[in-house]
Order: sequence, then C-alpha cells, then structure tokens
Amino acid sequence: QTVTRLADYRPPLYRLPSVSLTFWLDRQKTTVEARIRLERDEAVYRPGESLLLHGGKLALESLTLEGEPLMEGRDYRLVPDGLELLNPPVAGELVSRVSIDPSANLELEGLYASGDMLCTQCEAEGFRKITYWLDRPDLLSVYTVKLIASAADYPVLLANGNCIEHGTMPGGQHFAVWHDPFPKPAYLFAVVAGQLVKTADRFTTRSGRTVDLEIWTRAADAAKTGHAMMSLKHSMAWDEQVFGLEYDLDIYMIVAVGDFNMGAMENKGLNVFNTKYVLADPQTATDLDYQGIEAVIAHEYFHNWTGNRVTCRDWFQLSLKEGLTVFRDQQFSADMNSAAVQRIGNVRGLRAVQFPEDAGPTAHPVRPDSYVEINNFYTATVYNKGAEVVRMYHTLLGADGFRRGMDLYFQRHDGQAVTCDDFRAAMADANGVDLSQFGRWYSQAGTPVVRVTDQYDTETKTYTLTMTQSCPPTPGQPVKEPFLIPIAMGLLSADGQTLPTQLTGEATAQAGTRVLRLSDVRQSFTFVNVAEAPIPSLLRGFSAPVKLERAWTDAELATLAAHDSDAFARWEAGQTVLTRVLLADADPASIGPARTDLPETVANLVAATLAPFTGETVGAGADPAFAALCLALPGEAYLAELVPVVYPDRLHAARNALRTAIGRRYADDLLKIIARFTDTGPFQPTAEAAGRRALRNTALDLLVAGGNSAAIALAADQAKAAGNMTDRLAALTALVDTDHPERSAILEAFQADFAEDALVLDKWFTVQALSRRADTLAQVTALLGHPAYDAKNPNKVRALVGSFTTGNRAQFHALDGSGYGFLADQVIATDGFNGKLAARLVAPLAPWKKMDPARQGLMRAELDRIRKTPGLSKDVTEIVEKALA
Ligand code: B3K
Ligand code: ZN
Repeated sequence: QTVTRLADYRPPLYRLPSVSLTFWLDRQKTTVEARIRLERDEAVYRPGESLLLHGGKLALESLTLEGEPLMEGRDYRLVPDGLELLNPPVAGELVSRVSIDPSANLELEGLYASGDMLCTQCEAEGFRKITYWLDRPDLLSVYTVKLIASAADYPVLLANGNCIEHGTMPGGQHFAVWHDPFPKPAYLFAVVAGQLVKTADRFTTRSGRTVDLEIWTRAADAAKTGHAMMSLKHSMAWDEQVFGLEYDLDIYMIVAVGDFNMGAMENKGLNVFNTKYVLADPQTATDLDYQGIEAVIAHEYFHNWTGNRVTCRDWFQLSLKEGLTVFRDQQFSADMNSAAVQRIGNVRGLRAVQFPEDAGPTAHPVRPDSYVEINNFYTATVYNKGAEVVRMYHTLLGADGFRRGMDLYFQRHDGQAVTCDDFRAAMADANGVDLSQFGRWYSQAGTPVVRVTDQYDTETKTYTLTMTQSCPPTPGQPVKEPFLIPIAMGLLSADGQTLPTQLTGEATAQAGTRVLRLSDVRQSFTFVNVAEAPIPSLLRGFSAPVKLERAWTDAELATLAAHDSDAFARWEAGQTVLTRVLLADADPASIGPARTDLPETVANLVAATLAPFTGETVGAGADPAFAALCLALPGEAYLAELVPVVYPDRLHAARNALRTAIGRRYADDLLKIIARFTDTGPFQPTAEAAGRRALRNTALDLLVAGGNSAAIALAADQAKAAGNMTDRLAALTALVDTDHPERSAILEAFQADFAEDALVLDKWFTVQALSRRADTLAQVTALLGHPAYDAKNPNKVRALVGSFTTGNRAQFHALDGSGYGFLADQVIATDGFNGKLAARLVAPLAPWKKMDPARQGLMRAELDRIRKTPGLSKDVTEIVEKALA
C-alpha cells in the first residue's frame, strides 16, 4: 500500500493556469479533450524531474505538446497512477484526448451515469478519472468547458460558472460552453447532462446583485424542491448577516441525483446533491428530512467561501473546510430552529459516531498525518470533531472575536489553498492571543477525559474546582500533551438559583456563564465569596469535545436538570441520571431479570419532563422538542463508549427494559400528550410543529414499548393513514417491533403506496432493518432480493445494510456471528464495484477489541475473511488492516 504523508508535502512542480475541456458526451463512450497551459515553477522543479499527470481508468487516444504528437517511451510513459511526461517543457500547451465509459463507472467517482443522466463527482481525486491532470487541491485553474451531446438524450448541459454560448449542431447534437472565472482546484469541477427540469428563483445580494437560483431535477420531482429553495435563500441571507459573505457568481445551480456516494458536493456554482437532501413534501419527507435538507443546502452553500474561495493546500487539511463549514451549518440551523435542540442533536451525533471512532482502531487526528486512501478520511472526526474545534475558537474568542478571525482569514487567504495552521493563525492574530497550544486539537487524536473534584470551605466561603485532563493512547500516539480546553460553567445553589462567580484575583463577580481555560494536566480554579456549597454546572453547551466526569449526587443532578440556566446542561444532567441506571442494569457483574419498576431518580425526571404537558394548559416556556430529547434514552453506541467491555445485548436489554418501564408507569400522561399534540391542521415543517410531532411520537414509542394496547392500535392506524410522513413513519417504526396481526399487511400497503418513490422506499427498507424482532436479519436478507432493492445504489445499501449494522446493534452483534457474516458478505460484494461505499460499510466490524471475548473472535474472523479477498480495493484494505493491526 502506498502511504501519503503530510510531512512529504511539496508544492506542485507546474502551474496549470487555464484549461479548455471539450466533452463529447455519451453513456458508453465519452471523449474528453483537454487543452492545458503548462508553466513550470522553477522554485520547486528540480532538473531532470518528470511530471506526473494523474489519471485513472482513462483510454488515451492522443497527446500533443505545442501541436507535436508525443511518443510513448520517449516523451511519456503510462504508469499505474497516470501519465508521466519524461522531459516536461518550461512552458507549453498540452492537448490530450481520452475516452471513458460512464455506464461502467459504478464507483460513482469521476463521470458516471445515474438513471438516464450523466454527472460527475470529483472530490477528492475523481477528476483524474476524467482527464490527465495534476489532481491536487493546491493547483488552481480557470476552466472553460464545452459540452457536446445528443439534444434528445441530454437536452440540459451544465458545468461550473456561466453559460457563455450554446447552440445546435448537425446530426441531432447540441452544445453548451461554460466558463468559470474563479480559479479553482479540480475537485470542484462538475458537469451534468440529462433530461432535467429546473425550478428557478432569484436572490438579491446585499450589494444589489441578482443571482439566479436553479434547482434541477427529473420532471416528476420538480414539485418537491420548495423547501430546498427556501433553505438556499435563508442560507444566502444568513451568510451575509453573520459573516458578511456574499455569493460571487450570477448563477447558483443544484442538481438532484439518485446515485450518490455522499450527501452532496459543493462544486463551484453547480452543486450536485443526493436527492435525499433536495426533495421533500409532507407526504414523503419527515421532519428529520426537512432539517437535513436545510442543513445540507446551507452546508454546500457555505462552502462557496469556506472551501471554494479559500481551499485546502492538501487533503490533510480537509477539516479546514469541512470542520469550519459544519460549524457554520450548525450555527445556521441553530438560528433557524431552536438553538438548544440543535446543539443537543449535534452532541448526540458526535457521541454516537465520533467518540467511538476516536476510541477505535481507525482513530486519527482532525488533521491526519498520513493516508492510503483519502476517501477514508471523510469521517466524523474530520467533520464533526473538526466543527467542535472551530466552535472552541468561538467559545474562547466570543462571537465578535471569531468574526474578526474570519475576516482576517478571508483578507489574507482569498483565492489561496491553505492549511489549518493558517486558520488558527488568523484567529490568533486578529485577536492578539496565543493559540499555539490549541494546535494540539488538530494533531492529537482521542477524546480527552476531564475529571473534576471540588471543595467548599465554609469558613472562607471559597470554592475550589480541581480539574485533571488526560487523553487515552490512539494508534501511533501513545502519549498526549495537554489540550487547551474551554470549560463553560456556572454555579447553582442547592435550590437551583444561579450563584455569581468570582475567581480569586477578580475585582467583581460575574452573573452568567463563564469560560474557564483548562490548559495544564492538573489545574485548580478558586472562587471567592461563594455563599453556600454550590452545585457546579460544567461544560455548558458542550463547550469542548471531551468526556467530563464528576461524582454528582442524584440530588445535584435533579437540581441541574430542573434549574440550570443552560438548556444543554439541563438535558445533560437528565442524561447522566439515565446513563447511570442503564449502565448499572447492563453491568455483567450484577445482571438480573429485566427491570419492571422505575428507579426514583428516573421517575422524578420523567415526571418533571411530562408535567408541563399534562395539565389544563401547556406550562409556560415548556418546549415539546426539548422534552422529547429529554425522554430519549442515551443511545446504545454511546453507552458502549462508557463501559470497558461491551456486551451489546445487555446494553440493549437494559435500554429496552427502561423504555418499557417508563411506558407502563406513565401511560396515562403519555396518552394525554398524544391527544394534546395530535395535529389537525395542514402539515407545517417548522421547528415548533416538528417539536410537537416529536414529543407525540416519542410518547407513542414509549407506550408501544410498554405494550399499551390502545397505543398499538393507534400506531397501526397512524402507520396506515397519517397525513404526513413524519407521523406515518414514526408509527410504522413503533409497530414493526410488535407482533401486531396487521404488521405485514401494513408494511405491504406502505410499499405499494410509495412504489414509485425511491426515497420513501429507502425508509421502508430502514424501518424493517431496525426492527427489534428476532427475525430481523432473516427479513433483511430476504429484502436484498426485493425488486425495489438495488445493490448498486448507495442510498439503498445504506438504508438496508447500513441501518441494520449500525442501528440494530443487538442483532448485528448476535452471538452466533450471523450479523458479522452478513456484513462481511455485503462488504465483499459491494467492494467488487464500489470500494468507497464498501469502506464505509465495514466500520461496525472495526472495534472488535472492545467487545466481549466471544464476539471478538467472531468479528476478527470476518475481518480476516475480508482481508483475504482477492482484488480488494485500497479503500477497504486500509480500514481492515487498521482494524486488525
Ligand atoms: N465535500 C463533499 C464531500 C466529498 C466526499 C468525497 N468522497 C461534501 C461536503 O462535505 O460538503
Ligand atoms: Zn462539506
């Protein structure tokens, strides 16, 4: 395996300032001519060096330099990675012609066919599958693209930038020429051709320029683009208001594609999106889908500045654009919806996916040091922990300080390809602070642990918090240096009042949340004039991606859950209560029969959460969305992070038993909530309405778990006839766990109702893959043969296989090894045509060393079997080797 290392970075030997591409588009044989201006960079070039132009799966048809044909062996050589120019000139025009077969491209990277359209995906290294090129993000060029195709098959021809010419040609062909004035790296290149219709709108920027907004879809989907368009306009306005950033081209296009490896792609002016993140209407999309669309539309739009105008020097810097852009989309969603609810959702996601990654064999820093296949680093660590790192600047510097840093970043680096260190320097310099220690967040992997002890001195009225930090070893990093950790905090009195805080040496006390800077391995913070022994509220808003431990008493947690001024901290206190019970119940040392009663700590928490919604009127300030999150038990993936040895079935049984006990004990209240929040008016995808649905459906879920027959009957009705997909799917999800006599008829009917809707069928596959019933793997295996299933379509594979292996932990980890064998079979089959997708599927097998002894061997054996498969992609090989190391 060839390893690429950050330490080996060298700037490109050549600049390719401009390129003209001509595409003769065809499903089976597309020809691409590239006219490239070559200019040697004498400051980098060493005499005698050849120039490697990257290329993969290209059939070279001709190659000329300054009009002279080049000769293989003498002038160039074809090598596994591309084409080597043996005596590259100081400068010149290189013209290459290659052909490719989009219909055979099932890896969905480069130019490929999706349905009857053609489209591209170039990030990270897909452009080399279109033409020979110096395919690296620090090489910026101006592109002019001519597309030629059959007018009947491909009436719409799109590329980056502006369309400067189009017309018809003999033989039923037509053409379009696109020019993008902004120099860009090849990974932002895009082409789309197909039978598409557009939904058009306009946005006027704050400086008064009009931007055409176009969302391109299949004709049948055009009616489902309204929410995406609205989200786009909100994003454009938000970026102007919050960061002063305006869109720069005259047109912004989005194309919805059914076959896509990821969520979406921020190609300059021509975003290509997975249909899942564009199309929505009330009958087919859930509240979660609406929120996902809003977030991904925003994310790709925000990339125009954080990613496109300022891009990455090399792929090790991926988080420079991804962490920052995720942070920006999180802030946007927080402003558009409920900030607390959004933040809790972000943290739940981080804990469920990134924490396990950081603790497992593929752990890597936010800025990795090396890779075999860069696609394996589009991870929760680079994206979501990266966003937490950016959030910490915001927390340490304040909103204004952060904005100053962003302004300086753009002032210094607009039009450049830069590093995470450049970003950190802009933040530091704009604020006159030293952020050198902060750099360790980029270079060290692992989730730090902060342990807190405290002491109150009644005599002197002083209160001392002592914090120690440590970070477990991760692959290649046995020892860690201390991090700079912002701890947002406050103090509460025993009855839940906010206590002012005044650190030793400070002249006055402060009222609200303050940020302590933990920078040493062990550090104490002493507060003076503390009237009584306080309850510390720590890590408010989840101010750092760490695990924080303190021995809170049950009474303290109850007070925090009821009174903390920070909504995240209130939620977190409740989760701590639930986590304690679940971990105790699942403890292999004390395992007994499943619980039937509720511990008082949990009962009090649930009662307090439900109370505002069960009286005559809804309590003032009570937020149904927040309540739904408080009633959601900690996930099994997160719980698994908190125990030394994982017994997935025990965690699952403990969690189920607690759900059931809650559903039984609070049946009356939960039924009242269902009645109160049954929507009668038309569906509104607003945060408020979604919150009511969330609480109502959470109540339904708990009642069904508790075996409540009225609720089960209601779930069956709602699964058949709810007027919106949110309620329908929630009911179906609850119902598939049961042995309801109509279960299969209802599933059948659902399938029939949406037989033409690929995205809804994805949900139908997922719902069955997540069923708690013991026959689920057999069902999933049978569904692989369902006519609506398509193993080549990433959405389908993720919906069925991915949902089972990541979302149905107890059954995936069945002690007979059947789940592991199933996943290995799927990985091997998928790897035969799409290594990118296969490498993502394999992840649940990786953390085998954390499992109980019986499972360890089973998982390991399947990893071994995958590794021994002949012709395995380097994508899967890299993950499997790390897992087995
Ligand atoms: N930048 C793309 C990800 C491309 C993934 C390539 N394997 C989507 C995004 O983060 O916006
Ligand atoms: Zn992104």
